[in-house]
Amino acid sequence: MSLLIKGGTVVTADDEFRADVYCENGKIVAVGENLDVPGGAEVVDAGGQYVMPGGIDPHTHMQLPFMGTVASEDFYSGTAAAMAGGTTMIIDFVIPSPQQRLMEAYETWRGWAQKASADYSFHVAVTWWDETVHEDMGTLVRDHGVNSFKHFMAYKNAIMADDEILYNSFSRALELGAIPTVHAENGELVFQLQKKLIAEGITGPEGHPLSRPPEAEGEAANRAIRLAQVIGTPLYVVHVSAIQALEEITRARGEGYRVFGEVLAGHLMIDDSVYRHEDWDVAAAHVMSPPFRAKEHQAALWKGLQSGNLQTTATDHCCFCADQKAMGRDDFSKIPNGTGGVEDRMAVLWSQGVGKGRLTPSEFVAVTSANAAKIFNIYPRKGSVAVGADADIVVWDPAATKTISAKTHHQKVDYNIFEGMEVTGLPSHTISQGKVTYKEGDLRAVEGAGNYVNRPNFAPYYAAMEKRNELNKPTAVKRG
Ligand code: DUC
Ligand code: ZN
Ligand code: ZN
Repeated sequence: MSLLIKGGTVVTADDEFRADVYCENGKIVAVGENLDVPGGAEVVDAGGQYVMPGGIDPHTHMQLPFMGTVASEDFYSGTAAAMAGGTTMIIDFVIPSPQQRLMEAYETWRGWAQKASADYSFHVAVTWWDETVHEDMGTLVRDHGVNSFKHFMAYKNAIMADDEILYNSFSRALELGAIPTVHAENGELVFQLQKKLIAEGITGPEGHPLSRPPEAEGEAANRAIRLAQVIGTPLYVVHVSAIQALEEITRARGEGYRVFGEVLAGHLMIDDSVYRHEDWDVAAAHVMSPPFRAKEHQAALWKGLQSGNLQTTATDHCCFCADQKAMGRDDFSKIPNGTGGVEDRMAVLWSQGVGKGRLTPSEFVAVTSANAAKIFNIYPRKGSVAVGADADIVVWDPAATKTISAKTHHQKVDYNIFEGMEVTGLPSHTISQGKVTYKEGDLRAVEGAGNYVNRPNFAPYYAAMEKRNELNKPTAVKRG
């Protein structure tokens, strides 16, 4: 199976140059001008277009069982929709119930993901703690290619990780050469504010952002960062939505700590007025956590991305349809949290980033694929267009336009948070494992074609960190 992408401009996170790209058996085998390749290859004409690494969405939740229901998008439909938008890999989350063995949950999610049509990998959440969690983290890193562990600092009485769990899990992650990640919101504060607002009669979706103020995110981000700093581990903060959290990340990075920040396409574009929409269904469709914020936060998040203090973009793709959102009709705290976007992230980022002069094409590649690949240790296999890399590629037509709508999207959800947004810059072809899976409106995703991607741990780097920690080890004072 061979494919020649001819006459385009290759864009990587470092470079932009004219070249053909030749792929064989799922890998890129040659990159260069006017390549002379064996006959029989399928040819994609990329004239006037960019040839970039396929997008990596490092934060999705396909078919997640959550808040009494199950996310409507499954691993097949979700990865297919992703490819319709130029994204060729997702990193989803295994989320064990408290007391459930991590390995059992991991096997369950691996089973569900068998039908994925694009490549995928898993972060594993630590939602409770005992010796078996300690042991399973080791098994996951050593034998199953997991190098990142997620911690929800919110969702009290469900999956919330308290400081004791954070301490234990961050310490174990350091030992294993894995990176901890956090959903940063102060879960106790959110819980108390939800009760207070409901008691005051604020039961509609407008209560959702009021119960999750930006300060709750800033506090949790700071707490997680400082815990990580003392323990000596790097940290990745998912879906940074508030100035307060961005400032904590920026400060820690300025102090020399290895803290990474992710921003969602939705948080860059949508403000909190959606929760006051007169139509309950529209307001509820936007309920996700952290919530969309007041306008000044979007401006700050763009600057965070431009300055490099935020490195990755994601979607937190977690779809619930109107009948599911209706579970919270009388109580906003019961509206299943989640919104979609895996299909739209690349077009929104290109249109609003490159199109508005905020990002160069290379910076676009950095924030949509290369940086995630580097942080989660699969670079340059993913996130690059280079000999030896996986042939996960998007051919990007910078002149193509469309208006985003739930009526035409491929996502299995009845609402689109970017509804009505006009975008310029779209994939003409998406190539997964060297095969064209999307061509100018024709989605050719194949159920089960996606491969699980092992992500090796960070042994050499972490060894260096441990050495540094060793040097800083406290010593007892000898007396008398
Ligand atoms: N936030 C959401 O909106 N949905 C899934 C989990 C999360 O943290
Ligand atoms: Zn989250
Ligand atoms: Zn999430």
